[in-house]
Formats: sequence, structure tokens, C-alpha cells
Amino acid sequence: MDDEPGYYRGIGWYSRRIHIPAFKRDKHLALYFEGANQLATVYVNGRKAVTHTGGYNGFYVAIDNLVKEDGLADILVSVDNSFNEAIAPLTADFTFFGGLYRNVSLVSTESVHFEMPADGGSSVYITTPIVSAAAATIKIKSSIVTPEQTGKSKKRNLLLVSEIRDASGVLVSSDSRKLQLPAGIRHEATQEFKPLPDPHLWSTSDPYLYTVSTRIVDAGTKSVLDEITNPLGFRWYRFSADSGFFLNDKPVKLVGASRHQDRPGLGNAVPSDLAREDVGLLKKMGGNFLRVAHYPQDQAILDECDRLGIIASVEIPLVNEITESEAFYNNSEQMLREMIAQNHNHPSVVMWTLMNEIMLKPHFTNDKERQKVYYANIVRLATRLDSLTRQLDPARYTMIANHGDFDRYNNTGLTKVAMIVGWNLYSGWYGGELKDFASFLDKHHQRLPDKPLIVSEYGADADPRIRSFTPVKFDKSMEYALGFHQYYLNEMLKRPFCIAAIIWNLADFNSETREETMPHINNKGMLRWDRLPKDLYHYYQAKLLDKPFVKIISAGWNMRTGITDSGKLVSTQPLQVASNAASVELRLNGQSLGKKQTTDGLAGFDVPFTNGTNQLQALITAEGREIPDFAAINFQLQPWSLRDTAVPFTSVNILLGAKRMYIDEILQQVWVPEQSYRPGSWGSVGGKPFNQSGNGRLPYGSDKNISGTWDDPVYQTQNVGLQEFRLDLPDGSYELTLHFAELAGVAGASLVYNLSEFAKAVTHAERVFDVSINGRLLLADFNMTANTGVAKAIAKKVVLEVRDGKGITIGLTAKKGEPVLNALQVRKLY
Ligand code: GCB
Repeated sequence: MDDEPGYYRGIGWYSRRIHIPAFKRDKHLALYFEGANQLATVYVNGRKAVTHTGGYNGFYVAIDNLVKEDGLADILVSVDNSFNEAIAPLTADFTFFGGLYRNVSLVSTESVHFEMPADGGSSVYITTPIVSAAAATIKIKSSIVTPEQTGKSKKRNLLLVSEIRDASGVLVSSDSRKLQLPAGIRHEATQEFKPLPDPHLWSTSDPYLYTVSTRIVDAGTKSVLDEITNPLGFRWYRFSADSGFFLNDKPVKLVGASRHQDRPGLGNAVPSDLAREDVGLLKKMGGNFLRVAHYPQDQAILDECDRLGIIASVEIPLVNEITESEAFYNNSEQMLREMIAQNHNHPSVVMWTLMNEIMLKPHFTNDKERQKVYYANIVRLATRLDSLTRQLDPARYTMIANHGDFDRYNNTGLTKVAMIVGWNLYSGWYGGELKDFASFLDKHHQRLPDKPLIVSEYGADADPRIRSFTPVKFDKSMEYALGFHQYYLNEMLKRPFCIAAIIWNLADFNSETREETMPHINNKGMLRWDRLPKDLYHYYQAKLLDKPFVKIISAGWNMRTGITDSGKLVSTQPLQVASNAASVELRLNGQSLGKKQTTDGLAGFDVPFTNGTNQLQALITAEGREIPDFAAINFQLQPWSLRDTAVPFTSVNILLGAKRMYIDEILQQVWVPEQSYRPGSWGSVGGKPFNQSGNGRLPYGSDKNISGTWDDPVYQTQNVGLQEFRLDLPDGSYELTLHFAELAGVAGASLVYNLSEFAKAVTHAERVFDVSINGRLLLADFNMTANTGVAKAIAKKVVLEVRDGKGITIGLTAKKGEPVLNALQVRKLY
């Protein structure tokens, strides 16, 4: 999260001495690593045990022969997250945190046990070949390992028992068979159950789970040698290219989100409880689908999807590009095998995703023939992965998620490979207009009428600290993002052939290379990084929840400021309430502001805010009762005329060259956009907003990380060519702070996700200017680039006396180039 680009990518070492107690020493012993990013080598007592490739799947390390006689095991692990051209992901919009970031366990079993396979999966594999409302069949495959022949062990007489119990623990079916196994073998057993009549089906609204417990029992002593319990859900489903997703023959529109695994202060080392919390938050939003993206995650995620009735897709981290090497292909196949083996038994999973935006970084742009070969290699790899998936798990669908370049994926043949085509669409954000989204959906349906379509991603940055009454594309305001989501969601709901609406992303996440208003964070979440809900989350609740719902969505925007309406002691500003009721009443400090009909889950009010705390209450009537929601909004009235004694001036924070507001949550300050000078009030004279030339996305300002501040939005906009800034303040003592940062000559964030035009570096003439206050020189020959550098925050604070009704006039005089000012703050002292 610091200003220095990049993060540690290299080797980390872990060491731990464990002592295995005597009673466990004749057992089978293994270590299980749930996740180590990305190349891990495990040594036990100085001997290399295993090297595992890939950062997001689990793996076993058998240590029976490595533990010392006295039970001592010195475990040493090296984990390397350096770039490795043979291991996916090569590049992506998330941080590849290294290390052992999930649990590591010591697993001990009897010497006869279920296999701990090389793919890290469960050796009990459950399928439900035929399911209907009338009956369900169940098939269990398991693999059992017997120890090498020792003095005493000859053949082992065993029982393999599988029991199916319903949710209340009642046994509903079982199968038991005798096995006589010689020493030192791996035995595969298949148990097929006779059809279970009238199964209680698993669905999104009623995620009913049975359990299957499978055990190896010593036939003589009847003691249980090993036991594995799995969830079991009975459901059947299909994806139709015309009419969407059907679960148990009922149509279900899939609406949900993707999830990254990181949290503030933890990186990827997130306890399972927090992983579970994320799925719970998706459910509470009204979502019924989780794209576990862009890599397999903590098992707790899918456990929770099973439990809460969230349909899921899981994927391997093949993102943006490939390396054309057999080593890369093999590693990718290995990740796929592991993913399926480790996540297979979850009823919530309906599809495996093979790749994400794999043609985003096209390679060989100057050699079209070679580029064709590259694309052909991608399609070849996709075909390998797709056939392997269908062979390993014929019951599930396969999906590939593409970025919005239809022809690139279609002409190369990639759209034909997987069973479902996913499109990650950002029209009206990175490029194009909102309406291009709807045309894209229709184009797919027309050109690929037999291919089921899902919108595997859509979203817009929503920085909860940025607000605007005049939202525009890419201003990062909550208001623009809300309009974006409204448009997208409704277009998808209208089209039955659009199977799924998968929001990018459930929560904000860390991406080191991102700059933006919140550097290193991708702000497209419905939840903030710390999981506090944004307005967007409540909009989805209003649209998706069945139970009565009302929420003042700008409650999170609880610090506001505004200029008084002319001649009044209030400042009227818009506020929205999200609800699934037909109408909402809003009360301000106990007084009704009337009722408003909701449109698309929202009711808009103009609220006359007064100075101080404004108590708001929104009310709906549902199920015969009133349901309220409350918010307290702290409002600072700014006088219309600065000398107005009815609303005495205290302080103001102004962003120049901006049409947005910014809330500094640390200093509890609200910044308002610039206005042109109005006599009696304040404002700028001359100049125009800084605009990063050659950049089609940003309407004003820069998206560059400004170093030396947490208040990047204060410095990211600017007035260029400003002559004066005037404040007609009453006499008194004031503290004035001027904020500068050189924005020109700064290359914009070079993310590959900026799909329209890349931000280009702007070359600028040298900029030298004087700054005076009320005619007295404050800064002479001020040269930001020479003194401090570009994109560096500079603040100049001065205390001054205002006398003789002259107010404050800040004058800027060019010596070379045009003078600039990014922001200013004035505070009355006495
Ligand atoms: C995408 C990528 C995802 C990015 C997202 C974005 O298309 O699949 O990894 O994070 O766009 O926010 O740009």
C-alpha cells in the first residue's frame, strides 16, 4: 500500500520443529498445505520431500519415512512468488501475495487409510448420476491404501462402509462391503446405491444437505480406521442458450459476484471465518451466484456456498496471456486436475472455468502471422483443458471468460471450445458507452445462438469517498457507479438468454499496480475492502431480496457540506433510499418530507439539510407494519455570502478543476468542487480544469498515484492557468493551505484493463510561477518539478490577517508555462 511501486517477489523461508508423540508414530503421517504461493519446496529433517507448483491449490506431503525415530521433524519450507514464466498467472489485476497464506496441518491416520492423493483432493469422490424429484442415484468412488508388508501384516480384512444421512442425522441409505486387501496396495472401490426415493432437493432457496460418511473398518475388531464425511446435495441443472439456467427444472436468473480473497492488513492470509463471512454477505445482498475468481480459494468458501444455496464456478488462474511452452501447459493442466479433485464434492459447483481474458495481452502485435500462431496455441491449450475437464468431471459445464473483443475470441475459435461463453464487459467504463453493453449481448445471441452466455464480469470503480452531483464516466464517484449498475442489471434481467449477471467484484481488493483515487485498490466492490457495504450493495438488496427492505443508501455519506440556499438556513441536496416497497416516506428531524414512489428500487428526495446533525428516517409499509431505517448525517453549512452573520464561516476545503466531492475519512474533512468566483462568496478567476490529454476515459484530473499523501483525490485535479482565487471573507485571522502537485508529464496508470486508449504521458513546458496573497509574495519562482518532482504532494500553509474588508485574494503569475493550483483550505482562527 506504500507509494513505492512493486512488492516483494522472491523466496520466503518458514521453519518449524514438531515433535510427533509416540502413539502417532506407527500411523501414516502427512502434512497438508492448503495454499502456498507459488512454488513451494518442503524439506523434512534436511531431506527434500516435495516441490509444489501453483499458488492456489492444496497439496499433501507424506512424511512417514522422514520423521526421526524420536518423533522429531524439522520442517523447512521455501515459498517463492517470483515471476515464473511456466506458472500462471503471469500477469493479472490482483496482487500475488507470497508465502504460506492458508493453513498447514499435520494429518495422521491409521496405516490403512484413504489415500492422500498427489492431486491433493479427497479420495472419496461422490457423484449423483441421475437425480429427479422422484429418485436420486449415488455413486461413491474411494481409494484405500494399505501399508507395506511388515512382520505382522498379511492380508487385511476390512469393511468399507458408506452411510447417507439426512440433515437431521437420520440414516437414509447405506452400503457396506467386505474387502480383503494385501499389503502395499492402492485399492479403488465403487459403491453404487439403489435409487433414493423422493430426495429432498438442494436449491438456492432451500439448500438442503445430506451427508455421506465413508469409512474403513477393521472387519475383526470393528474399529474405524479412517473416515471421511462429505456434503451431498441432490440437484440437476442445465444451461440453455435461449432461456437461461434451470435448477431442478425451474428457471433461476443467476445474479451474483466474483470474490478475491484478500483483506486489509492480512493480504491473502485470511482466516476461514472471514472467507465464510464473504459468502454470507453475498447471500444477504440477495445474490445466488459466486464466481470464485480468479483461482481456487479456501474450502470454507464452497462449504458456505453449499450451506447457503449459492451456485458457484471455480477457476484456475490462467489470466491475460500464456507462455507457449509445454511446461506452462502441463502446470495449467495440473492446476486444473487439483482444482477438480479438491472441489468436486461440493453440490454448489456447477461449472469449471478454464481461462480469463486470455487474449487481453495479444503478444506479437508487430507480426500478425506469428500472432496467429500464438492465438492458435491458446486455443490448443484451451482445448486440452476443456477435454481434460470433461473427462474428469463429465457432470459439470465448462466456461471461458473473455474480455469484450468479440471478434478476437470468435475468429480465433476460442468461443467454440468451452460449453459456456462468459463475457467480461465494461462499456461505459473503460471505453464506449453504456448502451454498447446491450448491443453486445444481442450480438452474441445473434452470432452464437447455440452458446449459453453469461456476463462473467461487469463493474465500475466506486470510491466511497468520492461523491458527485454531476457524475461522469471514470470520475470514481459512487453516483456514476450506481447508474452503471442500474443500467447493466436491468438490461440483463430483460434478456432471458443472458444467464448470469456476475458483478466484478463482491468487495474492493488489492492490486498493487493500480493507481486511481485509491492507489493499489480496485474499487469495483459492492463492499469496501473492509466489507462495509457501499450504496451499490443496498441497490442490489432492493432489487433482489424478497423480504421487505429499506435503506437510506447515502447513509455511508454521513459527512456532507454545502452552500446555503440563497437567503435560507438550509442547503438542499439529493439523497436516495433503496427499497423493494412501492413507495417510501422520508422524515428529517421528525418532519415528513413526503412519500416518493420507488423506481428501479430507488426513491430520490431533496433534503433541506441544516447545520449539524440531521436525523433521517425512511419508512416503508410492508406485511401490515411500518419498517424504518435511520441515518444521521452531519452537515456543515457554508454561507452563501461569506460575511453572512447568520451562518458564520468556519472553514472550507476546495478541490480545483473538479466536479466531484471528496471525503477525507481520516481527517474527517469534506472537500467541495471549485466554482467560478461570485462576488461576496469565493471562487476562481481564469484557468480551466486539468485534463490528461490523449486519455479518452478521464473527464478531468489525473488517475496517477500522488506520493506523499493519503489524500490522492485532493491532488489529482487541478486548475491550469488560474489567475486568481478570491474569498470575500470577513476580517479576522485565517489559516490558508495551498495544495499543489505537478500532474502534467505523468504517465497514467498503464493497466491493461484500460481497454480504450491508454493514458499517455503529457510532455509539458517547464512551469515556474509566483504566488502572492493579498499582493504579498508567498512563493517566488515556484517550480514544482525542479524542487519536488512530478506527482508529489506539496502543501504550503500560511497564517494571515484579513483587514479592511479586503478578504483573501490569491494571485498566480506565470514566469514560464501556466500556473496551477490543485486545492486549497481556509480555516478561520479568530
Ligand atoms: C477484468 C479482469 C479483472 C479485473 C477487472 C477490472 O476484466 O478480469 O481481473 O480486475 O477487469 O477491474 O478491470
